Amino acid sequence: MLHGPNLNLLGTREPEVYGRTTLEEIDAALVAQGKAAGAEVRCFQSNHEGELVDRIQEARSWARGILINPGALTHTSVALRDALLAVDLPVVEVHLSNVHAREPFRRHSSVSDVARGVVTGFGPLGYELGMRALLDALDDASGA
Ligand code: CA2
Repeated sequence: MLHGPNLNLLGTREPEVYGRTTLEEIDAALVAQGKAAGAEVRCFQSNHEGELVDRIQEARSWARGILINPGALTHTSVALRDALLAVDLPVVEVHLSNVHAREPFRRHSSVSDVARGVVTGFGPLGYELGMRALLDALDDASGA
């Protein structure tokens, strides 16, 4: 699970847009969801694009899929897109808010077309749905 810039502020600022759930709570729920499905979930947040690129590259050595909320980098980052393409793992993109119901610049994502799918607008539930979709995709790939 990769979280982009400013998502460390979840639950502490702008609750009317992003809700009251903290990043720690989201991560704990994902770890528990993964564990129940027999998967190890590692979570990482950074405000720095290059650190996220590093983690995506590292994922190739141990992970089977990537759940990502790139934050504002969603709309700008060719580097994240290139890294996700290069790592060749299934990717699910998640957004807390409905990016299509906000400012026009949020409608473009540089990540969506390299993702298996996108969950947007369901708050913290979106992470659970995204993880479920990723786990299903992995089950299908392994023939389980
Ligand atoms: O809705 C989402 O999940 C976003 O990825 C959040 C990004 C935004 O730039 C995207 O367009 C949509 C912003 C994350 C900022 O997170 C904050 C959390 C709490 C308080 C302030 C910012």
